[in-house]
Amino acid sequence: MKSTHCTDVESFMAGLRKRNPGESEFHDAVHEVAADVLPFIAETPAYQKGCLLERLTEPDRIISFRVSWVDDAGNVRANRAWRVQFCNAIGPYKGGMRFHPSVTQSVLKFLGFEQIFKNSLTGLPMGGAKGGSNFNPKGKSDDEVMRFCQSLMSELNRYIGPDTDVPAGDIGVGAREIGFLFGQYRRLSNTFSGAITGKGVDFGGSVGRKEATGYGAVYFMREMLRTAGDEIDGKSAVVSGSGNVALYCIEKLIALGGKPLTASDSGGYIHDPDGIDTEKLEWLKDLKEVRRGRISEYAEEFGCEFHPGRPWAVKADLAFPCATQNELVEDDARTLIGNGLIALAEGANMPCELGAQHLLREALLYAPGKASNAGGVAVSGLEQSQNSLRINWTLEEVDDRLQRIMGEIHEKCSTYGARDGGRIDYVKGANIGGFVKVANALLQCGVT
Ligand code: NDP
Ligand code: 2IT
Repeated sequence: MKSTHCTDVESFMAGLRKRNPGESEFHDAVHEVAADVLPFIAETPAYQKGCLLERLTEPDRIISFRVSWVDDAGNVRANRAWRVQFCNAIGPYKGGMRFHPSVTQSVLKFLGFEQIFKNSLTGLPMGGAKGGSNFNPKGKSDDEVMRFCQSLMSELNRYIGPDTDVPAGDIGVGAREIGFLFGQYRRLSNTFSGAITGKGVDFGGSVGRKEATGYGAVYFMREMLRTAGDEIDGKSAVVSGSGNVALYCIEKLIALGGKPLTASDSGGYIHDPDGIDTEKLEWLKDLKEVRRGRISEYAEEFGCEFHPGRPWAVKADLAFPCATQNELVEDDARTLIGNGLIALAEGANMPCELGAQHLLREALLYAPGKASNAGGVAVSGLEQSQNSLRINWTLEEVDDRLQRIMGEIHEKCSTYGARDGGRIDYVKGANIGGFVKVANALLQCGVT
């Protein structure tokens, strides 16, 4: 086979930008990977055939469809939804669904692309995908959300299945939405299968899935600190978000002796200098998971500060951006570094802009989301296994496996990201560590 692949990052990116105009999030996600993987390919003859990165940056398919639904006032509404099935070289497509007004094809392509490498890093047989809609669940009644989910699944069901593509949650898609989506899938397919993960534990969900992304990010942080001869106990932390990932990141930080100082939502952030403790966290979970309230109410309840914007100016030892992409820019990175930050683990996907990432990657221990937030999809993979086996593991079994998987991801990052002087480049380690298995599979399965 002839080698026609591009070895220069800038010319590779010029081609990609031309083929995918205006998709800035997708460009950034690919740029980060290409900058590590193209030089790796150039120095590794086995990967020089097969146009691997060119193939991996072109989704297998993108399904785009209309979702019509009726609101409580009887008005007919229409939204747009997608499923980006990016690569199934190592297992059925797997990745979350996001409901947020900012969702575009570019956002879902960046997320689906990241998911290929993240899922590979877990060591489980899962391909990469992502989906979602520009539907905004905020302010909608439960009935409206149900009608929307049922309508969306009436179309999506044709393209998914336990051995084909297995969606899960993401921003705006939590326990409530997964229940509605699964209920409609079950009805339409007349099967009860693991075609969706993040299900309630009463209907096939795994214990520990809800907690897995946040816990996993803290486990990854623990590994990074351990390698540097340090620990979480006694460390303060700045956390963004107050959704699924942030809440359970805060919970595990508290459990390991850390002191989370902040939480945020799209309205701003709270700064609690005494630390969010278990009792306050239970209140916050009720606020966010049950009452669907605003983070500013925490400041009123506990008498601490509320500020608009993001929490990066708060001085802390550790940082966990757990809200959304591009929420931490270059200036924020400089502030964090200036404040003596020791380590940052991304709970969200691509929360640090590329410029911020460059600064952080050089200055401190920095874990990219595809490594540090992989615990969520890893336990989704464990949910699929339990569904196929028709058994339920205990919380202890699931958590043991999660800790082992996060440790193994850290190992892969250390192997492929080793730098002179014993330092680890976790971005390079995650990109190459995730790439190798997928590349091997692509090479062995012929030109597809
Ligand atoms: P949730 O919807 O549960 O929570 C999202 C949180 O981020 C909310 O506090 C939300 O505030 C805030 N947020 C969302 N968009 C914005 C924005 N544009 N500006 C400011 N704040 C914002 O989502 P998750 O916790 O599930 O996901 C958070 C991140 O983690 C995402 O990047 C997701 O892709 C990633 N992730 C999630 C996994 C999972 O298992 N759920 C797994 C791996 C990664 P508000 O409510 O005001 O909108
Ligand atoms: O970004 C992610 O890894 C997720 N939203 C979880 C995906 C999954 O299939 O559990």
